[in-house]
Amino acid sequence: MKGLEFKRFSLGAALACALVIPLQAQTSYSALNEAPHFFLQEDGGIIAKWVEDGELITQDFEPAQPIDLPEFAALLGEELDIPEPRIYPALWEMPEKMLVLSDVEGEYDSLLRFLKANDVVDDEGHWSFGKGHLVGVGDMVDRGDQVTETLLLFYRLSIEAEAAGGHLHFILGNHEVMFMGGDIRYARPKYKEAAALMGIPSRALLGADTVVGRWLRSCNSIERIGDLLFVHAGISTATAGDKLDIDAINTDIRSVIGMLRNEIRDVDKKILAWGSYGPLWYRGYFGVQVATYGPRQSVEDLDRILNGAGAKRVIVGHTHVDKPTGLYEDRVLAIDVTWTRPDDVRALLFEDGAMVLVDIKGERSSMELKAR
Ligand SMILES: [Mn+2]
Repeated sequence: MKGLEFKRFSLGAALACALVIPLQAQTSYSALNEAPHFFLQEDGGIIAKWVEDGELITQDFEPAQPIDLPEFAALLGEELDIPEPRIYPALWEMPEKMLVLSDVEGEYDSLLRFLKANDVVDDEGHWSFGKGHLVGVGDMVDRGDQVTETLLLFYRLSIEAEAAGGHLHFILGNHEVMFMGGDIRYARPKYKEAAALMGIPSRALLGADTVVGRWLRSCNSIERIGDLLFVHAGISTATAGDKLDIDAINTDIRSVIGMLRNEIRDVDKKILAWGSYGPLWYRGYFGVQVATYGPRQSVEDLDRILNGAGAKRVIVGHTHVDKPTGLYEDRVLAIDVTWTRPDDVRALLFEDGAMVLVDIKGERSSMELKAR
């Protein structure tokens, strides 16, 4: 937004007068700021790097030294916990309450407002959802200019949720895999610039040796919670094969994170992580761009895949909808709404055996699901 405003302004100014005004404007608009990245060191220490007004700032933490950056306390909490990573399970019991959202795309401010309004976090941004579960169905990165903030919030909440007996499910989307592989076509230029200041390639911002990048590598691409299946884009018959093997798909995608499409030698894994029929890209529930994503999946195939996975419905992001929409008589719930219009965002709240929509004011509206 700011970039666009500047362009409009500077064009007018350049026509009207000399260089002075656009240059001043550029100084105030283009100063680079980037939230901290935490690089794990072999000795157990951590180096934090962030950018303030175009200047790289580095802070070293000794092994076991608390990670406290007062300047970023609102984002990180007073101390950032860094537990040993573990691969998250992919099969879960249905919790008593569960909020499901998708495709935040770096819109951290709206995400935080949304979570506060729906009592997932308190006024200070700490987990207040108790034993509830929060599910993000992918594409939290790219497009927006607060990608790092968004990921750090999810990372911190994953730890706080666990401590409260709840859980945060971060399902990987194609944009997480793209960014981690170094395909940053959809990222703001600031990320490339920040990486350059740190002397690393862009993908190293979420490398396996970073706190957030390591955590993302422990997340799944497909999970089943109760009788609901969660996947970023959808499950094609090519992905499912005879019977959907959730664990194998998670393991295979995990094994090629950090690689670009053309760096992956194993064809099956390449197709899973980057292919248009893969779970992070498929659009076959929607019947759009059929030349790339194939024809609309038949209800018979959909039922066979769901039955094979022990699920009644599948919840997806990735393909845009104006509001959460049930397809195939609510076998598919599509929830990729636009977070750049926060007032239009709706997420799914499952509570007491029912589902409602919630908005950024915390207001609820009904979305009657067809029985399955
Ligand atoms: Mn996507």
